[in-house]
Amino acid sequence: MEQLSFQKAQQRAEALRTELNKYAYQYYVKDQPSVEDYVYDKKYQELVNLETDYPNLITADSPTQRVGGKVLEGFVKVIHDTPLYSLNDVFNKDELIAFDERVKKAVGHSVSYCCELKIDGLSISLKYENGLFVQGATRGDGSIGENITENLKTVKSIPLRLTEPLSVEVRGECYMPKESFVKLNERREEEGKEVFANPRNAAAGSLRQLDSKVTAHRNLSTFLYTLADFGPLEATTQDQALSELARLGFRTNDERKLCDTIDEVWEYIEAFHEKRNQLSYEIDGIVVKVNDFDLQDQLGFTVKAPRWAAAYKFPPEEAETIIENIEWTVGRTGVITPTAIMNPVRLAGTTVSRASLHNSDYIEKKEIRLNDTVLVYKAGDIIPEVAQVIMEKRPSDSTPYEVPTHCPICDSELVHLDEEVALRCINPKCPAQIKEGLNHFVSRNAMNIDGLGPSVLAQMYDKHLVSDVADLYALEKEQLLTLDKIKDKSAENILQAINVSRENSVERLIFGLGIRHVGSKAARILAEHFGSLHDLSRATKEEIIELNTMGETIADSVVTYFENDEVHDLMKELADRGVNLIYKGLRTSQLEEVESPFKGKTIVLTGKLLDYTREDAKEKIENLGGKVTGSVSKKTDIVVAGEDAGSKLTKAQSLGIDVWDETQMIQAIETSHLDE
Ligand code: 1X8
Repeated sequence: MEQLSFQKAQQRAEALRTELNKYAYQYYVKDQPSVEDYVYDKKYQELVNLETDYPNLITADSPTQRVGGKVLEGFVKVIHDTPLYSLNDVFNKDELIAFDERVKKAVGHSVSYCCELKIDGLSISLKYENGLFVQGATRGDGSIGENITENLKTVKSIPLRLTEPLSVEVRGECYMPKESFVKLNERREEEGKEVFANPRNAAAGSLRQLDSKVTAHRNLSTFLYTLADFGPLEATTQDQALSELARLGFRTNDERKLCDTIDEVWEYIEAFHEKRNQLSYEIDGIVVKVNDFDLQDQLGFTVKAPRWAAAYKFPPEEAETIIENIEWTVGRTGVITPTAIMNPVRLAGTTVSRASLHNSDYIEKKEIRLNDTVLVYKAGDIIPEVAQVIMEKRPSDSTPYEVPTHCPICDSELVHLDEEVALRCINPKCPAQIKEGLNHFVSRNAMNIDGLGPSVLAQMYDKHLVSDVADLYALEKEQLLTLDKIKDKSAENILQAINVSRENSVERLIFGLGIRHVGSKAARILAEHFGSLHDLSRATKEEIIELNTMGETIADSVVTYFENDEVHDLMKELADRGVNLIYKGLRTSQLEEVESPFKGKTIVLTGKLLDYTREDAKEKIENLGGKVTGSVSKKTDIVVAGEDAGSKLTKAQSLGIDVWDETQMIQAIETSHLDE
């Protein structure tokens, strides 16, 4: 009996692994999600449960092995059997032409080049034995790197098992996408931590973690582009090598181009110089390789680098300007952040006049002073940053910048908490913090109350109409009419929006309360699991950690939050004023059983809806297993066109996508049901 159930468990685990790995491949390697998150999450949890019951079932390629594990004491050195080479740099068209001339002279004829993007990340080397990932290492000095296997296992685009049982060593670049970098820094700034100067440093910091659980949360990705030894593969050119790598399951970059002349290479370089800001990852140049392996062998290596390749380096995009002022603002958690106000300057396509200076340590480290001339650049091609002060241009009467000692808003003394680089205002009644908290509460992913912008909320607070979020639910029309620019109609709209928000499912409230470390996704998981704010408030740290994806930081933060008596007063006030504290969305287990025409479909809403608000329709469709997105593409299944629908409708028609009117949508919503 026992044996039979083990066998069944084994088969099920195997099936789940295969499926989950397929989903992950489509998502992380192909960039084409094939299932909704909840489908993945549910199967993943089932596999975790099976592996908990039968630890023997855990295999090296199980997706559960990607969450990070034991904490290392240090990194062990790895000697690269085949060294990782570096590339000769070229900085302009003349040098590129000279490279081409050298190649042509050495082989006696013109050659084809494989041009690839030069990813601004960290070089890595991955070893596979019989198709299984066994070791990952940094480049180091090319001959000796460091063993970072545990960290690289958490990088989801790196296959744990190849499509063939080969023993190979592959090389490529590990990087952090721009968007992940921006979010990571925003979070770090809010948490009073040091920020990373660019995605490359963020990726390096993430791979240098001794605790791979930290790396697992950093959303790193990879592009692989070569093998240490092509022995077992059929490739005779770089272009084929890239196809072979993709076939084995690796993520490769699709932007490569074969060029027959150096002029074509130059066109490619210029095109990507223009387009680099639009890519989701940073590139710092173009790698140009002789495509044919026989010709590569003929050309060989110098002591330093291959003669058959060159790296064209983009000139850094920097601009010079002057720091006119430094502004300090107080965030929701009391962190105060300095912003440099600069003489406006053009930089990489936009005009830049502000740059975050992050914290006081940053100002000190970079020795930034008022009226200094500085170089600015865009981190992740997006966020303006001060690179450095040009000391030669410092005015002779310059004095060191004095960091404030008191809150610019409430004047209470600022503190430096342990291990933080940030200065904090720790006065919980600081108006700036409360106003930021109110802004967060009404924001789109939180209670989603329209019409309450920062200036309206600030006035409400300053006029003592609201002192905390619960007070919003006691506002009266006469009070609103005392505010600047609020007339009869807008007052009514605001009250209506506040009223509607009372009915929100509780995950919006949980997120809106601004519990540290609890983002909107964590809020949804907590709401779904505990079912109500009251049950969440009684949860223990252990109960929260037991939830897949909740770490100790979140658990500690939630428990600490609800230990506060004032929080319980606030909960009572919210309840007394009719705010819903219950989870109303479907449980993921129920979602599986939904029967609806929206299930697994991608839907775009456009035009004016009469019976539903956009938000309402979106929520209903999502609860019925559909995904609502903003723009029409080939991946769209249904376009719901309300009144006066415009270009999205036209596009849907041209792509032959199903177009519904509002009535059809309502009918579909109303006739969908849950199998009980
Ligand atoms: C470094 C890089 C190479 C490539 C892309 N990004 C890099 N950072 C590529 O070949 N596609 S090659 C390389 C090296 O050989 N040092």
